[in-house]
Amino acid sequence: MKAGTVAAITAAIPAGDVRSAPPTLVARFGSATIKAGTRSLDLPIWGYDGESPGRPLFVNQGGIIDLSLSNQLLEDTSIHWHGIRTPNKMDGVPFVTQKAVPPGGHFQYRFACEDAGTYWYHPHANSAEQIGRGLFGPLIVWEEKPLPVDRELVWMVADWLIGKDDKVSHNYAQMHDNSHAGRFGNLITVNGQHRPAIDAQPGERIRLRIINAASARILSFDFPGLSGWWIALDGQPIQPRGLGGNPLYIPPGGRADLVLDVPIEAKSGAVFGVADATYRNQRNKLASFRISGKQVRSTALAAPKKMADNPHSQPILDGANLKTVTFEGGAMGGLRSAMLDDKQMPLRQLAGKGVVWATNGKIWSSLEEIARQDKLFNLDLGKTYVFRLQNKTAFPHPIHLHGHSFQVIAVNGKKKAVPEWRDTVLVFPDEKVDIAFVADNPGDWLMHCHVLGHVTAGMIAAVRVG
Ligand SMILES: [Cu+2]
Repeated sequence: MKAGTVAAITAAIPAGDVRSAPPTLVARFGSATIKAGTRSLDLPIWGYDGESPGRPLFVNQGGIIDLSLSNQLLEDTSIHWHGIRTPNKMDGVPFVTQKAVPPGGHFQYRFACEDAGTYWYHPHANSAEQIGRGLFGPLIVWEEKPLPVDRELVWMVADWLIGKDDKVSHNYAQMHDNSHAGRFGNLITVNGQHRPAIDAQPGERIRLRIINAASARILSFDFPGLSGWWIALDGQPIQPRGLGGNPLYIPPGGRADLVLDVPIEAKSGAVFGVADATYRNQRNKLASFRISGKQVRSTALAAPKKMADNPHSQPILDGANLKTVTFEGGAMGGLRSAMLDDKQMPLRQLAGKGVVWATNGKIWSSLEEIARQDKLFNLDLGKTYVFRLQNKTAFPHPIHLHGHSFQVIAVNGKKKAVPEWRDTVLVFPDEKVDIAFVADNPGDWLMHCHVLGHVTAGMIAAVRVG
């Protein structure tokens, strides 16, 4: 290989089509051993095939996911394929798009992966607890023309709330958490390991795919000593953006891909730490790269080029239909009352029922009610919509729309020069974020906050397309 060039992907992760992998994902009990400093924690978890994260699913763009979910839990479950567009009946939302999969039951998921990028899978039943206990895994769809790198890594980040007794706390319906910023863990893991050290070679170019599977924690990565570019957000390619500058927030549910270049002159034994720097006075070490082996190249590589867009319908903003979505409630939010299903109730009474977040003044009490009642909006198939997401609460909310990617076109009325595609957008308190999309995927689709405790406490609605 000529210095300064990279021939092709040589993946450290198993290559191939998901069809060659075992065709069943078993949701079941398992256990994980996490080494944290001198402690070795044995945590009971719920995981796919008993593992957390579940095994990464790899598929080529245009390839088929064809998997049976087998439920060996003691409660209903399902799989939602977060971020990738699927037909409605494959979206994995009990009552809304399919019957829940009962204990001992199965469900066959089969769909073509039109969109390349970094996605993930998780249940959409009792989400705060099922995802919180470890049911999640990566779904990676390789581009037809992958970006040339030496190695690809997938980092699925989660956090666990560990008590003084070294046991996991399992209270997933705590009103204090659910009415504030959500349930935060105190032990962060990357692929189920605490602060893993990854060997890397001088001059190596790595594509890193980050998936935030935490229940509430927002991530912003800092890579001191490494250079690189963000190349995709929520699986959708962006114009490569150099590291440094403003923090790039990856909210719960969100993903970010980047290209990292290990310095050519890095000495064997050198360590490059990777940290999360989202929260004030809190710098969380997440992982590190440890230099070993021989220099991969002697000349720096050029910046990566933007990858090809996925085949989304381009919104036509001229004459687009504007819908305002106002989120209210929670602690310190000033919400006085809201409709719970068909009854107007004061906040105190709502809180007594475990729900405190309203979408356009309304709370649906369950997925059954979302399926049964009128939707938040009925959208015409094929038309462009602009949703103005207004956060009138005291907390940030990552708003996730099912079945579509959308373009973030403006924040607080300020137009984005280059709109980027997302499926989960972080909306800060008092912020107004305009997203645009073509309602081109027929069916009933959830729109909800991805802070899982907020979902438990009512921050979930659905739109009907077609
Ligand atoms: Cu929220």
